[in-house]
Amino acid sequence: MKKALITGVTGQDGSFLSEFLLSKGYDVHGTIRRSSVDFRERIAHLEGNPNFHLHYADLGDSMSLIQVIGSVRPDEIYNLAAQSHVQVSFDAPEFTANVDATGVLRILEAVRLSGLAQSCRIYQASTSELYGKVEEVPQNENTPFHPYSPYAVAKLYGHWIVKEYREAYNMFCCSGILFNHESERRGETFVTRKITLAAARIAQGKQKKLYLGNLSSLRDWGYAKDYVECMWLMLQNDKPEDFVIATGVQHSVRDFCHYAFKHVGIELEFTGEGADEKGIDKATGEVLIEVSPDFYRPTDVVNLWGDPTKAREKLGWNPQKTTFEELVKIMVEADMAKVAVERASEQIRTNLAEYLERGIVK
Ligand code: NAP
Ligand code: F7E
Repeated sequence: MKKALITGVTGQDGSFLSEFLLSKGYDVHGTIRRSSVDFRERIAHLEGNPNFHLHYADLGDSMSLIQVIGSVRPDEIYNLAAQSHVQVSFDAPEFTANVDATGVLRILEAVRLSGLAQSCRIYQASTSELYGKVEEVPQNENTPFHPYSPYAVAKLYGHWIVKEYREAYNMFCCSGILFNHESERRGETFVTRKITLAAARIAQGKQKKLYLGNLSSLRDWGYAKDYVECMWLMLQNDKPEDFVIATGVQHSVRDFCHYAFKHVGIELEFTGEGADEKGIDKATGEVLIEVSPDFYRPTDVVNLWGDPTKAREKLGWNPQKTTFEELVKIMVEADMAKVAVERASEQIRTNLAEYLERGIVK
């Protein structure tokens, strides 16, 4: 039975990749961090599976990595752990560099120190943010990098150190240059999830307005569940190579709002420009979306569009398995259900409080 180690197993991609590898018959090991609030929602359904194991390790702590890699002795490592929020990287640049840059080096060295350099294959989670202030559109494996945030600069180090170890020590390590990929498990502060959750809350009367930053920003958004398959395919390839993983289709944040609100029955109309732009409910004239400069970034990446030709041709991966419209639908429907459950449990609490007050239940 092949053994895989996933760092960042509690994240969006880590949870989908765990499910994927378990379905392929792997023994899956994931690293978790001690946190003050023990809440591992995305992998709760996997705990108890005899082929799913969790270990404490932190990308900032070499000893913990040497310990876990040396004891598990994995055939494959998927390094998904990161401080992954671009805007947060402006507030916590040193932490971001320690995890997203030096953390990658720590994994590579832990593999070498454990004597696994020639047996263990390593996947590194690189990112389209490396293209940053883009120098060509669409972007492929040969497009020059121009990182444009502390996150991207840290990830660039991770990308290059993986290439260096591949060439210097002949290790099977490679990077997936993944464009934005989303899902019903996406963190709630990334723009897509923020929009789908707000659309669900507004539709169910739980929120009045949504505040966003740059509505004109363009992204190539795919479905995370499809992208984890490509991570695995990269490690099954004959040789270690870097691949762009994207859908090849681009949309703006404004477009995403249109589609998400349409799914909950609200037709939006946008008026105004820049910070004065507003998203209005066509039927009622109510302003549902406003721009807040709080969500502007000191430098923003505004034109990401990936060319997945190499992954399609060499790995046989299908970039259009889930279309943009289907992705939005999956996310909105999951959030509509989530908000409905929240409302129902609120109602139960209100009823119970009322019954207690009136002495109906004791
Ligand atoms: P995510 O949901 O934010 O998950 C990040 C994971 O990293 C979490 O499990 C987190 O653990 C863990 N982590 C953070 N700091 C750590 C540390 N110091 N030591 C160990 N683990 C740590 O991210 P994601 O969307 O799944 O993305 C996975 C990877 O792909 C990341 O490296 C991200 O930068 C990269 N990426 C993502 C996208 C995308 O669109 N999603 C695109 C390109 C690249 P806790 O639960 O303990 O916080
Ligand atoms: O922003 C704009 C924002 O935070 C997308 C990470 O997974 O993908 C992700 O990074 C765009 C930006 O993702 C809001 O300015 C407007 O232009 O959803 P995001 P990201 O920065 O692209 C890459 C590939 C990664 O590697 C990262 O790990 O949307 N935007 N208004 C907003 N963004 C946020 N978060 N919130 C807003 O209110």
